[in-house]
Amino acid sequence: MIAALSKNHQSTYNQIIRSVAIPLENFQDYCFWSSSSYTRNCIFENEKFELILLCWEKDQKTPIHDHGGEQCWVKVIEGSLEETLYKEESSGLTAVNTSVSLQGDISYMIDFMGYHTLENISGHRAMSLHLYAKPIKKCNVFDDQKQAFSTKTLSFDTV
Ligand code: CSS
Ligand code: FE2
Repeated sequence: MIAALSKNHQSTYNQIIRSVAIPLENFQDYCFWSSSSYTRNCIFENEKFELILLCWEKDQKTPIHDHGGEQCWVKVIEGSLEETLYKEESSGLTAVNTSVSLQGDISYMIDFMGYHTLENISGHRAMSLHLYAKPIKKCNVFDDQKQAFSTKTLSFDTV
């Protein structure tokens, strides 16, 4: 999959992530969980894309965020994730849709679709594979207390 993504154009990434099956044991080297937050574990990164394994403890959740102008594909490797989509309106953020992705399901996100959260609702640990094109170095994250977005620099928990 890394070879296919490296030699092809971004316009083919949707097809590539949908057609490649990766055995579960291939993720073993990238699995790290933390009780404080979901973890971001870099599998591969170049100037065109990054492939990251997110490891989620039960009930862990992202803040509401955008994707720094980049494309984002999420494939559930283990467990189930609930996605809530938000739109920005003059009155503030409104949740407009909720959907559940099960093992093997793929979802897509880009800034014009709005903001989202992902939450591990499987009742146990979960893993998801994230493809960002290009890599996301920064995104906007919603602070519930301040009721405002701020820029967050994204980092890896393992490299
Ligand atoms: N964008 C979040 C995960 S949800 S797509 C992150 O990379 O940490
Ligand atoms: Fe996201």
